Order: sequence, then structure tokens, then C-alpha cells
Amino acid sequence: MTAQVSFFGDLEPLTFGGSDAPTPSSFRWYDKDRIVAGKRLEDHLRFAVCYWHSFCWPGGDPFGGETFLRPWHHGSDALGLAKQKADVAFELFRLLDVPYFTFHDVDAAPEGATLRESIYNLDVIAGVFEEKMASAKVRLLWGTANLFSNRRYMAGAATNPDPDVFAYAAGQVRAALETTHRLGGQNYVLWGGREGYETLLNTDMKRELDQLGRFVSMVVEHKHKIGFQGPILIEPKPKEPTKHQYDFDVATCYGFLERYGLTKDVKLNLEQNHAILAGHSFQHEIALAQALGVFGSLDINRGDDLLGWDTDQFAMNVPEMALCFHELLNGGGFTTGGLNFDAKIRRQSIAPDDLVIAHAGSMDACARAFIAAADMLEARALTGFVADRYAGWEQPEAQAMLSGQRSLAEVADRALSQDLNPQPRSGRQEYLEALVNRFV
Ligand code: XUL
Ligand code: CO
Repeated sequence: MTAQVSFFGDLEPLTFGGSDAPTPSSFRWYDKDRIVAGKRLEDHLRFAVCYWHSFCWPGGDPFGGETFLRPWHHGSDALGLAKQKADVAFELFRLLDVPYFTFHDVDAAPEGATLRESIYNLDVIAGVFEEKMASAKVRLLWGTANLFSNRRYMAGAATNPDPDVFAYAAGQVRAALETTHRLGGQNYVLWGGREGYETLLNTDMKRELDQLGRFVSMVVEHKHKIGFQGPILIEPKPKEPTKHQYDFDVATCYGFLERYGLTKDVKLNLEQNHAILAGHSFQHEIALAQALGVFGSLDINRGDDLLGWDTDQFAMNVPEMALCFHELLNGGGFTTGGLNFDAKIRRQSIAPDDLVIAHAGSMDACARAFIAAADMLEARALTGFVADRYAGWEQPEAQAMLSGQRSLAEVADRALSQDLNPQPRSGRQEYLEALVNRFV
């Protein structure tokens, strides 16, 4: 018996079993081959399991240490433990039958004493991944570099007052981007965990934004140089760990990308609970990113309504997700992006199969929500109402106003000469809310 099989006991890969199927051995809603809105569910949802929460986080919180006691966290042979971790990771990918995974450099491979040593370790583990991927279904949705955990990054990576930290970060990102490319990654992610400030008393914000703009531009230049096809994704988050993060939300990121001429190559990786922390809904962030042409991928999770921090729980709220997926599908769905489980089990969920149950439960919730969203879209329940609400703008005179063919004076004169007296119409919010409930 191999190590990975013994970690999850005798669980078999999950299959679709219908709505009465037992948990955790079957999916109830996630029938990956079911055709929904013209495509297989698996090809729509593009699920990814993340390395950091599932295999690296030991279950600690600010008041207590590890609860999980994972065997690969205990021992002195760092590379050997990383290989053991990879065995378990690929076993979970197989059990869940997911098409993708995601990782940070330091999740996969141990940090060395020097940058050179860290890059060597990553290279070794990339070889292990390559070998495993040759006989597995799972592919890489995205890779990324952790530029926030090590104390050298406490004052930022690209935005650090020390240019040598910027250079060190470049060393990590080049290696992580090239590794992502080598493993066939579909995207490359930059989350600016420390790109922000704790206090303006010691911060030159303009300088830091210019540093960040240059850093992201260098990543884009390198991506083209090595022929990496996927987009670079930045990930909005307003706070935590820093008091204020420069990638605050979609609107702020868009302004940043515009200012530094990056909208063509850089898109956004949106996360449910980051949206909430920014004072938005996830649906809002998805809709805005699509409207601005910078939608990339989704980190799926949820926060806790009563807590104001990033709890990264598994997404289980079907009605809420149905509206998000309605937005996603109405905007054309994913291209290179997917649904990455940036989510962790609670620290009391210490049984190995809790990892399986959490992912499977959330995959089912996503599938159920997605099917509802597709039904809603097909029935044009919301889109029909919205189209009708704006129908007046399809009239030739309205189009002329919109396309710049009329001046303010011409429009004003028409309002006067035609004695316009527009009458308000009901927004019918409750009608629409009740309508949505018919689908979920
Ligand atoms: C942190 C977060 C990260 C990024 C990748 O809140 O979401 O895990 O997704 O660095
Ligand atoms: Co995330």
C-alpha cells in the first residue's frame, strides 16, 4: 500500500451518485459530464484544489498551534517531506477527480537558506510534479510566488523601501513563472499580500505604486520573453495582512492597470471573501471586472457573516453563488480561469477525509448553483427584464446621444421642444428576488 492511499484510508475516487447519494463517497450535484449551457459541467467550472490551505496549513490560529499533525510536517528531510506532501496532494486530486490545482513556490518546495537553494528545491519538486502529471488527469490552473510570509517581505515585496528586496522578489517570481510555464499552467497569479502599508507616517505611496507598476510590467515582459501564453492575474484584497493594500478591489486594480498600461496582459483573480472585506458583494466584483474587460479567474470561498476577517471557509451558499455564476455565465464564462478552492477546513476538522468532504461538498454546492444560474439565464428571467428596462436606449435618438452625435445643448433643446415628461417605472426588486428563488 502506498503512502497516499493510507493517508485517506480506503476512499475510492468520487463519482456522481445523484441527489440521494451518500457523502463523502459520491457527488450529489456535480455530474461532470452533464451538458449545461452547451458544455460539460467540468469544462464550465474548472475546479482547482489549492496546495497552501489543503496541504501546508497546519491548523493553527493566533491562540494555538497546529491541530492537524500532518505526517509531512514532521521530520528533517525537507525535500523528502515535500515529496511525501506531493504524494498526498496528487492522491486528493485523484479522489476528487479535479481538473486543476494551484500552488505557491513555497507550498510545493521548501525554502532554502539562499535564493539559489530555494530555486533549486522548486526545480526538484517541479520535476516530481511533471512526473506525476504525466500519468494524472490534473493540470495546473496557476502558479504563484509567496512574497509575503518571509520576514524579508514585512515591508512589502515590489513596494519595499529596500531595492534589494524588490530584486529578491524578482528572483522568486521569475522562477515561479518559469515553473508555471514548464508545468503548462493556464495563468500566473500575483497576490500582493504585503503590497500596502501599515501607516502613512513611514510610507511614500506614490513611489510604492510606481515600484509595483514597474514590477508587474517586468513580469509581463518576461512572460512574453519565455512565450507564456496565459494571462498574469492580480488578486484584489483590501486589507489583511496590511492595513491598506494597493490592490484594494476591482475598481482600484483597474485604475492601477490603466495607469501603468497593463490592461491587455493582466486580468483579475477575484476572491469571494476579499470582495466582502472591500465592502462589495462577490457578484458586484465579477460584474464590474467583466464590464471593464479585466475578468480572469475566481478564488472560491466564503467568510463568516459575524467576523470581519478572511476566514477562507468552503463556499456552501447556493443562492448567493447562483447569482455569481449567473454573472459569470452571462459574461461568457471562463477562458483560462477556473474555480480555485482558496478555502481551508476548520482547525477542528482533523480527520483526513474532512479534506475530501469539504471539497466535495463545495463542488456540489457550486454545481447546484451553476445549474440554477444556467436555467435562469436560459429562461432570460433576469436578462430579459434588464434588457426591457433599458430598451429605450436602443432607439435611434438615444443611440445618437450615446455615441457623441449630440451636444448637451441639442439634447436639452429636444427635451424642451418635445415637452418631455418622463414617468418613472417600478424597479420590481421583490418580484425579481422571488423569481430568482424559483430557480434556486
Ligand atoms: C490570500 C489569498 C492568497 C492568494 C494567492 O488572501 O487569497 O492565497 O490567492 O497568493
Ligand atoms: Co486567493
